[in-house]
Amino acid sequence: MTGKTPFEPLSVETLATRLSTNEALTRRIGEDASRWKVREVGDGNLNLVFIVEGDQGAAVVKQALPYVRLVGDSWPLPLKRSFFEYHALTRQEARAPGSVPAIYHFDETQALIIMEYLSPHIILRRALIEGRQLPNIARDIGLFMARTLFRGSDLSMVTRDRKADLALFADNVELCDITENLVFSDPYFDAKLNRHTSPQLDALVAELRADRDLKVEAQRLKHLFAANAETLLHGDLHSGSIMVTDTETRMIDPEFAFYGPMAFDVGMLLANFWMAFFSQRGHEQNGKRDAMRAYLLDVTAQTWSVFRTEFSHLWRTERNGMLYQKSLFEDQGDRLGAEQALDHVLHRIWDDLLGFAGIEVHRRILGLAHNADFETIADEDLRATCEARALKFGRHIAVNRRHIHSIDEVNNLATLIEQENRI
Ligand code: SR1
Ligand code: MG
Repeated sequence: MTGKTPFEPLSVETLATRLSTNEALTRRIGEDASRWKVREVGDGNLNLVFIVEGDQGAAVVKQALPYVRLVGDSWPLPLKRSFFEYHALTRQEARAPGSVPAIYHFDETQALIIMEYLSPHIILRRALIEGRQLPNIARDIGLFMARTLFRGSDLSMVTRDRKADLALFADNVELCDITENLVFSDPYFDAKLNRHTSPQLDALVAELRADRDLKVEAQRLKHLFAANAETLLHGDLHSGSIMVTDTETRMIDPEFAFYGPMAFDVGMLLANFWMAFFSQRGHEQNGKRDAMRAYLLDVTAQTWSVFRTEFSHLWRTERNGMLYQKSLFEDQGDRLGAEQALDHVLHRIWDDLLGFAGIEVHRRILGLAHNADFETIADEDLRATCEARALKFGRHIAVNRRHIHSIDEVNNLATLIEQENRI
């Protein structure tokens, strides 16, 4: 199969024949395609994902479809998202080495990426639902975010290069459009594809949709998302986009990558830890989850702490871009000025991430794309109780973000809401 063959989706039946002469693949897994075992394992919302095993090894073949898999061909989606995913992965590997799967091959026409098969990794969301405590995720994800967000910005890059890259990713319009609608707007009105646990959450949903301050905040964040091209974001950094073992962490699926505000990735990610926290009550059948809840709050605190520390380190050692240039500070002996500016930048990220986190919680419970943390709770009353607590938490941190000064305050709030006896 070459880049000149018109796009055609792969299938378990056709993959071996179609990729049998792909050298990047045969080199990794063996040349005898008749012996390859192919499984389709994609459980995401958008793409096909195959694991291909041969005599000498295994690889992942990911292919975009010309529509949203979750919804079907009534919602077309361009294949070019694969191009953005490939380019984002190469930049993430350069900026945070070892944090993403190795890429073996990219075919733009077939919207296909052949990459490292991560084994025995599992999706982080699944591990958290099972109650597994991974010791390194806060460190690994905190470092990944600090390195990619700092090094993809005008704090670090040559501005001409950054502007060229910004122009490249500016074409990822349709994926941004998904986020702009699904995250920032749809949860706050009766949008067609929305769903929520009903009737249990009906009254609370009506209350949230009537909350003027919340809607203004959601639109402020949408404005920031659309207009603040600060750095190259992963764009969809949730616990379903991270693969883990007890010792390893890899970020995957950056097809939503584009230039946006730093706080977006950090807020989305932390929101997913807080949702995992609120969902634990629904997974308690096989033992109490108190330790897991404490672990999850600790992970949020550690992730933010690692992020801050690494971002500050990069600020002091790699701030070679056009922003807050050293000629204005350190070169004049004004280290304090550089620290004051750092404090200002980190404070802004903190302030905005609380908003992004709050609305990410809302859209996963009220919008189209729900998450398994809550969805796998079979008892609907119990699920609704967990979701209601998360919704209230999300509203509080989004609307009151200016008055919340530390991650401990947020985690104390989460604990208080979790301990409430009623919705
Ligand atoms: C229609 S796509 C729905 C969601 O799936 C992706 O993972 C993104 O989070 C997107 O918002
Ligand atoms: Mg994804």
